[in-house]
Amino acid sequence: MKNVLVIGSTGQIGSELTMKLRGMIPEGNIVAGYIPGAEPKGALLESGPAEVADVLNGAQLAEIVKKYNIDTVYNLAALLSAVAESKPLLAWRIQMDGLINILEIAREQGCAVFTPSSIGSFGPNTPRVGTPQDTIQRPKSMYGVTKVATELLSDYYFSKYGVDTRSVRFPGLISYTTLPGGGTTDYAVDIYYSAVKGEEFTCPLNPGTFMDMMYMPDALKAAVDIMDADPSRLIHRNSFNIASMSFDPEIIYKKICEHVPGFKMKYVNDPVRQKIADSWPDRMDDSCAREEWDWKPSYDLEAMTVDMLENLRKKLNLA
Ligand code: VAH
Repeated sequence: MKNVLVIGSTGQIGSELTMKLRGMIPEGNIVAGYIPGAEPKGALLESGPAEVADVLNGAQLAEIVKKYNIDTVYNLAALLSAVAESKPLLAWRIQMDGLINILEIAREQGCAVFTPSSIGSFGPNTPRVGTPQDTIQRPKSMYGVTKVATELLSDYYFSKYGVDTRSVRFPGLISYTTLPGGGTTDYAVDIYYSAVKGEEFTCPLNPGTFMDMMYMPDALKAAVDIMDADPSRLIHRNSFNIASMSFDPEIIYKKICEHVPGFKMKYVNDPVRQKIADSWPDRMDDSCAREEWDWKPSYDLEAMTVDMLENLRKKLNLA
């Protein structure tokens, strides 16, 4: 990778991925793509090029790819699961009309493309524990429908046109830099904010709701490593299971209490998020990613909790 376009560069993943790539490839052009109303700010704006990059405007994307001689596109434009349930047609347009715009440009201009999938691509009849790499995918959410379609369309462009498409199925991602927007797993971020602020946390999911979760540094490592992987080793492409930890609200709450004595939590269920979470697996089997491109996470729940609490206190001037 040398010249990279990050579409959705101001979102939860994009804001950190863009900075990571700029640190890794100082000689390259790492272009922060954004849409009006979600402009890059601070270091993200000052540390490299930024362009309006609307996935629904193919001509605009093609111009950027030509202008910067882009060799890799990270397509991070998406409505997350809970929001997508309230705006299903918009979610389809962004995720699918946007994707085909990007894949057509990649076909014409020879770019590689990363479009993340998710545990959201699985459904209630997917094996919940040790979810296989190749298994039943009948999601019941629009978000999940778009993620399965993303996997299929990305594989199609690889098989039919040789477009270098690659992808991972992200767990719920936890970070302190940029808040997630409207996901089912967002509670696992919000709980840390409540803990450092000394507030009681209101958990929207029931105890016993297990999902794959991952700390952002591991997610970013996966997003970079898969695009740098030796293509001759890849049996799969779209999309690899990657896992690092699985927990329910009780487990993360008790872990935080070890570091924040007296922290309180209550349950007020959100039926929309609960229904989505109940349809997702508990823990994926990520052996294919480990075998085909040496995937290995670094953070467990303890290490993530220590790092999250420390950095949130600094970010919120509570240190
Ligand atoms: C969501 N955080 O909750 C996203 C993600 C695995 C979940 O796709 O919608």
